[in-house]
Amino acid sequence: SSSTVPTELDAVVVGAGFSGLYMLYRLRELGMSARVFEAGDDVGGTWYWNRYPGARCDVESMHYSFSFDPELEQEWEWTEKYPSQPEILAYIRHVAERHDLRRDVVLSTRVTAAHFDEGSRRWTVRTDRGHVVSARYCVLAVGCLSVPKAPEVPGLENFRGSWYHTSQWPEDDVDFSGQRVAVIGTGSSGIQAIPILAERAAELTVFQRTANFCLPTFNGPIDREMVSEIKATYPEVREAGRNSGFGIAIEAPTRSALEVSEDERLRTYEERWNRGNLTGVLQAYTDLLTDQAANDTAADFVRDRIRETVTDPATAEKLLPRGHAFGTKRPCLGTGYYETFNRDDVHLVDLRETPLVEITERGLRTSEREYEFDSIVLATGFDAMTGAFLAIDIRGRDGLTLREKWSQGPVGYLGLGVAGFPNLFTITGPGSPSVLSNMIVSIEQHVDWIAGLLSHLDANGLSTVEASEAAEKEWGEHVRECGEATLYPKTDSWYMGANVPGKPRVFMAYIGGVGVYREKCREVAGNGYEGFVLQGSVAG
Ligand code: NA7
Repeated sequence: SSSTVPTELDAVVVGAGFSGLYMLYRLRELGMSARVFEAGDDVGGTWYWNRYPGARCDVESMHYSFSFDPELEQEWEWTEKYPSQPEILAYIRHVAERHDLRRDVVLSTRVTAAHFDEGSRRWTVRTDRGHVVSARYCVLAVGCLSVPKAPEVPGLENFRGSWYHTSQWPEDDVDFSGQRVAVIGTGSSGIQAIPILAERAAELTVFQRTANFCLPTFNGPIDREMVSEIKATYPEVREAGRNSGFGIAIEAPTRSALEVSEDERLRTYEERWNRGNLTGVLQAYTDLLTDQAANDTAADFVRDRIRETVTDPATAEKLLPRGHAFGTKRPCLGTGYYETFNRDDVHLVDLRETPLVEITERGLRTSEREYEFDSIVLATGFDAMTGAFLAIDIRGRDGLTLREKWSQGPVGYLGLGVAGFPNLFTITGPGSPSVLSNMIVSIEQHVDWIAGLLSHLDANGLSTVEASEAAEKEWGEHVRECGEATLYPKTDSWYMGANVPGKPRVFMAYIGGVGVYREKCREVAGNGYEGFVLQGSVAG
């Protein structure tokens, strides 16, 4: 990557994960000068940082890749049904090299501030390595799950063993052999890591606050026949994904869970469970995410599977998710997760019964007792969706900070732009469907749409684009109403900001579906970027 960065650029992109790299590709196509600043020591974003044992994508390999390069999607060979972190990182690196993107990526460099200057209508972007760059456009490709969250209990600094957050795993991995290891957290990261840590450690103790719903991946070597079928029709497969609800086409449900017999329901759930994917069971009926009684039927089905799998009834009881509707906290995919609790060297501590009190020199203390460990693994999640934006000192018109603007929760138009912050774009921002979708489908749509807008500005001699307050407000209302029609807002989840103490509690995702959202974005563009204020050149 280049060490000299020009002081004047057309665009600065923050983050070199899937979104930042693809944005760079599109900016180059538009003939713009751009640099990507990336805090990590390599490209990859989420897939660079999350190197914990077992890290894997919950979207099947054949659907978790870029569609913009038709030759690449034919050439690339995935080895498993679900792609592992090393394989995804290898893919991202390959994309960076194949399209010669690295020369415009500045690694190991964190953007600290971005301030809008009204006079020049440009952004001044600063980094922790002293860069000061003036750019027309600032694109935030910072990711939705990129600021790790600590376990609020005190004492981590006193612990004499080693500790690791799943999202900041050492590059050389960790040797846990002979060790007593603790894991705090049973979200996707914990659920993926636990079975492998159990294999590696002498003894593993899992500290669970909320039992989550975990479905089996049935992962394994990729089915070659399926690969050939998809490759033969990739454009159609991709297009169907773009127009679907969650970014992968699946036949839409037509009936309520409550209008079919129990027998039929169980058969349906069973068949979908055996597909081994995240949304199959949840998309069996129209009302699973909107009606509690309907949801209970699917939740009961999963709870029965847990009871069947876990030998010790007391342990099984603790592992049963209760108190939140299935799907309203991001469900997990696991490989041998529940089975792991049948091992003699794996223990489960239910923090609802005995809450975590502190981290001590020797280990962890709950309200009941102290546990001793050699290592602690924090799988405690992220300051999701807003954390990475707010980690940067962003100031728009009149010195308005994004932090003030979002003090009651994030606002923005289409999750792409924020009123008061001209020429600033938020890829997969709050208010977009991204976190409820196959991320890459959302990323490509956002980047393509932004690229279309930038080319429109250039073609019309315009210098700034900014969401209007009215459009932003209306979109926010729409996002909220769609959310309220579902069971999501009733659950404490990172979608609600509920996992971070003091964070405003709002449903931050758009649940209308990626297809519907895409159509809305297309309409907005077709109507001359309706809801955005476009202004003329600085000189003119
Ligand atoms: P998640 O899904 O936010 O999971 C974090 C887990 O850590 C969850 O079980 C939390 O329990 C638990 N947690 C967090 N803080 C604490 C404290 N202080 N004490 C005890 N337990 C705690 O993060 P992941 O990294 O697993 O997954 C993030 C997303 O990545 C996932 O949703 C997928 O989209 C991919 P809680 O549920 O808050 O009671």
